[in-house]
Amino acid sequence: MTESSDTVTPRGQFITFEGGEGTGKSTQVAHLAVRLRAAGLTVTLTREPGGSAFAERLRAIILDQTVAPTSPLAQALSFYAARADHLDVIIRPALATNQWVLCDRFADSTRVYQGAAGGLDQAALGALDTLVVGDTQPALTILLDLDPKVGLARADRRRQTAATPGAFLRADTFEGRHLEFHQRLRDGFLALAKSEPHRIAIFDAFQNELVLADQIWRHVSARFRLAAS
Ligand code: Z5A
Repeated sequence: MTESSDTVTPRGQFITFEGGEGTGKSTQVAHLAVRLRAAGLTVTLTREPGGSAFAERLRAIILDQTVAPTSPLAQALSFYAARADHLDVIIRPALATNQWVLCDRFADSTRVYQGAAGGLDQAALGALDTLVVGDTQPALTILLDLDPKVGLARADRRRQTAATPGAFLRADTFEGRHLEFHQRLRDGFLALAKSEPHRIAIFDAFQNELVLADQIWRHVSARFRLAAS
């Protein structure tokens, strides 16, 4: 049976959200999922570190300041161990059944946190990425760009209103280095976007949440030829 071209369901895509702390990734992932579902598509919402049962266990360890690794190499290996399982158990099976996978952080976070800002050799990270991620690269990465002062203030406000388990990377390793480190993160993400403009789209995360959600939806629907609503 053949379908007419306007009834064909678009192939599932792998879309990641990246950016510094408090830039609104989780908020925008949720908005995009609502839009895609309203367009009749099946969506898998996931996150890193985490996503699969094993990776969520590792997340609890990685984000626990009492046991977490402190060297960028040990951190990167931990994130990639979690990622390998997440890809096997959640991401690849979802894509194989034509689902849209929206992931809150992915490998660009390792490139930037442990690489650009943490000092880990990019070639070593590239080798790990080839081994673990291989061809399952995101079709599109939404980079939410924001002054770290604003992002950190937003994240602090959210922490005051919700108990966030394990804040190791913020409270200890990262927040300790504070603004200068977060500025390096922002620069690292922007440099990455410049080097891969076909994959990474930059959005101004200072904008109103709903305005930003509209902008992202317009970009996604144009990019993947979905009927914009
Ligand atoms: N990490 C790493 O080092 N290497 C890796 O490979 C990976 C991760 C995968 C994971 O933390 C940590 O792991 C992270 C990077 C590191 N460490 N740090 N820092 P996480 O998953 O627990 O948290 P996060 O990824 O950093 O996200 P976040 O800080 O929770 O923020 P967000 O998801 O970007 O933002 P949000 O939760 O959607 O919004 C934050 C608040 O701002 C909230 O109250 C919202 O209501 C509000 N908000 C959202 N949008 C707006 C707008 N547009 N205007 C105003 N207010 C807004």
